[in-house]
Amino acid sequence: MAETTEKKPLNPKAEKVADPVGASIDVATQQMIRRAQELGVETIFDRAAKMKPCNIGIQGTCCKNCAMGPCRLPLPKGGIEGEDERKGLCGATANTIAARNFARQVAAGCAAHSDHGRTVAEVFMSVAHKETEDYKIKDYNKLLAIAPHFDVDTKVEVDGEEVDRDLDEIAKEVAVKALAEWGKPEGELRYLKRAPKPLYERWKKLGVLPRNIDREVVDIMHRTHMGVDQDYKNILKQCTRAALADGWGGSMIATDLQDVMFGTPFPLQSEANLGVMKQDHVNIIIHGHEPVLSEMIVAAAQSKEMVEYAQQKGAKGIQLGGICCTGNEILQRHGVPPAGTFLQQELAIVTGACDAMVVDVQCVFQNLANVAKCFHTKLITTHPMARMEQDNVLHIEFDEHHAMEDAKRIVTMAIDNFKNRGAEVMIPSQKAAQIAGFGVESIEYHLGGTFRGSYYTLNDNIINGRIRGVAGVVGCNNARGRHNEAHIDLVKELIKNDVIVLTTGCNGIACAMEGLLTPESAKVFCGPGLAEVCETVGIPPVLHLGSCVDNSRILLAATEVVKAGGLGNDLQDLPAAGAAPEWMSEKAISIGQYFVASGVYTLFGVNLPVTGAPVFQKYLFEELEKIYGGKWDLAPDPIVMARKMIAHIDKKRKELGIDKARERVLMDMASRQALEA
Ligand code: BF8
Repeated sequence: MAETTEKKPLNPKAEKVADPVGASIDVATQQMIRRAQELGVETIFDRAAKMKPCNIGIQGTCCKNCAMGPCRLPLPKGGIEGEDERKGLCGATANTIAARNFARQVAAGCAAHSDHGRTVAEVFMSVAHKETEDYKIKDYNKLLAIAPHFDVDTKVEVDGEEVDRDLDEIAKEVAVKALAEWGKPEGELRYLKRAPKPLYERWKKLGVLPRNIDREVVDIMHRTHMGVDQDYKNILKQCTRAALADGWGGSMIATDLQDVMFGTPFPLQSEANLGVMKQDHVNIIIHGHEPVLSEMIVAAAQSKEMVEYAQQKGAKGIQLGGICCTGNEILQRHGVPPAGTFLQQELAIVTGACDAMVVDVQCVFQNLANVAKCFHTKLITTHPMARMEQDNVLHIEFDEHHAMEDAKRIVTMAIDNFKNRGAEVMIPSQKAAQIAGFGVESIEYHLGGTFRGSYYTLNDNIINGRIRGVAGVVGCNNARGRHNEAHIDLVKELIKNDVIVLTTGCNGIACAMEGLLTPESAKVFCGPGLAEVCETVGIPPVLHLGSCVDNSRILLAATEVVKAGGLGNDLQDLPAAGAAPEWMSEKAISIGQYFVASGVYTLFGVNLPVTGAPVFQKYLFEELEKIYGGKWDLAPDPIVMARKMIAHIDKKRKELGIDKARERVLMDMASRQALEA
């Protein structure tokens, strides 16, 4: 048995620990929180019970951008009457401070998504130059589909005739032009023109077209340095540029090049929750965000050589499980089941059956190392940018030039560790079936018309009112609320009201855990119109589009809806809304801002760090709509959030003149049902 750290049970009477049922709606999670407490292993749920958030930071009005502060400007009790006289030492107002903090969150979010995109683009460059054996181009159609957006010709003229251009040449040119998006000295990001024309023209007129991805992040860091931009509106304008560089830039390029190299997702069957781990298998949990290494781990774990080695060591096979978005990536393309959402990462180790956890970047708790210390789990960091100081953590740095070798080393290590499991193995039985792997292309396949515009069936059903509208529900878990509760309450309320949901990130995993990603759930949870569409087409009412960089798929799917006709000519015309009910990451702020700037009404749950600056908040919540067509909103209660989204959807239906169609179709459906009865 491995050497583990002895612990005493946490004592709820003596110290503040989480109430498992109050901490999560998910039974497997509750069991594992309890199990951790019995074993004396502290988790995020206990820490959240012990430590309250800072009351000033939560309002967005703590400035620590210079050494004269931190200057803290909370809203006085009872609000502000008359002039707002709060100032930092330099005179910065609450609005300036909140806007600067907000901007730095956008910068961090854009940087995280886009740097992920850069890694993908660099690997793609190696692939294009055939410098690696381990990665290949899997989807040439996707390469040909994106090439024109980079102004790369797919045809050449030979002897006066137009012929197909050499695919390797196309790949090389796409790689060069894609990588240039991070630092080109002039021009604007190429993918912006993929947006509906009126939207692109609006951005141009407003002067918010991103120049290159890195520059927009650097611009925010400069602008929010002490004593630079002191106008919250001007700061927010730069937030828009950087956020667009994320959604229509770094994230979109990440998604596209991943599809080119690893394959474009198509619907497939899988499962979700901690119950996907298997007692008699070697369990490897893959956690983080960048799929470049996890793709190799999947290939290694499925190789005959590794499976046989696992069997030699007494296991029946190798079970992979995902956490967070790297989990979503390998779910979408290989059907690898997610073992849980962001808040379940420690709990996967608490099962005692996690032989290795492999982490790359983003959303990884430092406390994983402390939890791993209490079990036999090998915790392996793989990214040069994300190491852990604890001495029980191994670092195996990923390099695309010997990726398979690295992956096999990791899988072998997990297999060798199988025999070291202790007596404390307890895997919850809960898991749910799911259909995942949707994308712009597969929505077209399932909801497109054979002869008409590509998204014809979807548009037709929105116009006739069977589908009331479309919601993008995305984002994290937040330990300040009950795990998954807001995600599930919101999504159920939306589909009950005939709103089809496109999901990504941890919301996708949460919905999968609740069985909402199955076609059968339509009958149980949907309103009559949406249920009818889902049953006819055979799709779930909640379509899982992948990881958080795949929010770019939502932007492009919405663009396809506009192109198919009948629902206006811009994203802001659509009966659609977006939400992140349990957000916590800076990436979510960047996503929120690019959705708003793309014309989407976007609601966040939990809180938003702008409430201490009412003027700036009003700008975000009201005035932005006049500029971009979209706006921010805050609704900690998921049912209130759903109502607001549905009210917005109905408003848009009315503006499009399709509100009456829905009443007619529902009436028809009711009379038909009465006849059938
Ligand atoms: O990038 S949803 S908790 S995993 S940040 Fe993190 Fe949030 Fe999950 Fe996906 Ni996105």
